[in-house]
Amino acid sequence: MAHFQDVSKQSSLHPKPAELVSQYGTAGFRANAKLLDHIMFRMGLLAALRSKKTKATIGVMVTASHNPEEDNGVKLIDPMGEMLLQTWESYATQLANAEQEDLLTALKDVIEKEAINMSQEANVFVGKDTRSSSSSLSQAVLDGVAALGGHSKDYGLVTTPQLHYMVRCQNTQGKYGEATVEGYYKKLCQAFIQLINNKASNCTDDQKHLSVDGANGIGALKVHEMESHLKKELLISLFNDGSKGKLNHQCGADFVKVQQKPPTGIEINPGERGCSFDGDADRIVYYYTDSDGRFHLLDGDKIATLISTFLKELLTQASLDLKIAVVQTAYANGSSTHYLENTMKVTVVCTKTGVKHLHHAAQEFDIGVYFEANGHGTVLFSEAAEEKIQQLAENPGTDDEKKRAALLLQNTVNVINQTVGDAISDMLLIEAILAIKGMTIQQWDAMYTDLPNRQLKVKVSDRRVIDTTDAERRAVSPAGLQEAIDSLVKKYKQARSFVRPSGTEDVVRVYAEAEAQESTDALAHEVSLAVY
Ligand code: NG1
Ligand code: ZN
Repeated sequence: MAHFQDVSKQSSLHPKPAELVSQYGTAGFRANAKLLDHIMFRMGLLAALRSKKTKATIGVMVTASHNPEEDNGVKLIDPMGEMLLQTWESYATQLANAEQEDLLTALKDVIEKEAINMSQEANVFVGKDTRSSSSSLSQAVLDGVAALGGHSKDYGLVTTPQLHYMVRCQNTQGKYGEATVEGYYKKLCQAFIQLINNKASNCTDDQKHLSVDGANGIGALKVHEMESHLKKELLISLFNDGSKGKLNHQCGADFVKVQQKPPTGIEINPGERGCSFDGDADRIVYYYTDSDGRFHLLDGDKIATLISTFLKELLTQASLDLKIAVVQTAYANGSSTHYLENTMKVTVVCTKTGVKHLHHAAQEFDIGVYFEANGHGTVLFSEAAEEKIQQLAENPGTDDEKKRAALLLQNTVNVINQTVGDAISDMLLIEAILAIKGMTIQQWDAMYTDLPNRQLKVKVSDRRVIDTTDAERRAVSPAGLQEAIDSLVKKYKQARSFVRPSGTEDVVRVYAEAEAQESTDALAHEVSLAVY
């Protein structure tokens, strides 16, 4: 077969360093950029196979999100814009780890196992972030696709969620929108403007101002590109736009969330809203500093609470009987879960860490709001829910209050990128909700008070010895670890703690929360000692 000769020839231009072992984890492959060329070529091959198998367009995004500039990574996107099917993750690992001379055998093995018709055509969309290594690495992906005779479209610099969106648009024949960056801005911004037309009467022009920390990455570039579509309804001051600083360095959503402090490079007055994107713009967190100089973080949990409250109110106004749920992970602040269950009375589901787990759980409901505490999340609407909303909005017999609610729901659906968490889309939705509710960031923050919390990383010789259950909230091995954690937790009020091996770094993560910051820090420290 001609293709296999091409693969052999081309792959020798993207050789694998002998004995290097990599794994397709929670966020695809991630490593120092120097170690990734062969993986990129091979992910081009795999994307072409996945496209042949699904008879649909597949996406490949070159990014390492919030990792430092010298790293890079790659993730595959399935036909509806979701993460790669789990069974294919192991093929990804198998191809990445095949020694140079074994690559064809590994490739043929996937073809055979999946009974892939090699005469089927392949279409692959490729995108990349702003890292200096991304250009040559995305070229390696394109080479891989071409080696199997596949067609590709290179979107160049895009955010991760933009590429997810393009894939879904393409595979739904435009029903989801137009598969261009311009089409993305048009869809989201039109919906945003429609929402903003319903802003509360007490909403002043000052409310339109928002400071955005672009993490010196792709998000900054794209916010800038989008601005003209916002028709001055949102006035953005963009910081860390990549013109001076280094990607993710002392800035960005991950830095702000983990350090619990504002990013460097942002100038923001006390009381004013700011938000930070991460390096590929699929995460967002909000914050402000009060007049006493205290920093207040509004993370993914606060975002999920704001959005689900808004949606629940609209459902009540529209008298729509749709089941709404919020999906969280073990990292969700205990106060948020308590507030959602007891005050808001919404169903809360806890899943394992990693967006694919949350996404799947959210698909079980009419409306599934999912957010990781770190700010990665979105809202999913079932097809039936979208239809009910549309019917109500378009039915001439609907009374005015219900119609208004149905139209707001319809525009909410359109402003949301349902394929994956999207900082730009989430930002537009949050800004619209605050304006419609006439709510300040302080009022949003006051919905509930976070329990003090602490995350620590512990280096161990083999993090895989820790095995967990109950959505990672309890350790089943090594023996005795959970009992040790339980007895430490008992010492403190309102305390909770758990440990789990990270899927993206070679560390064990420790999480603790308790009534006061001192006891939280003490608990986190004591648990990390129990991990050794
Ligand atoms: P790991 O390294 O498995 O904890 C981290 C985040 C996840 C997710 C992935 C992918 C935390 C505690 N963990 O996973 O939520 O976002 O990275 O980027 O924030
Ligand atoms: Zn990211």
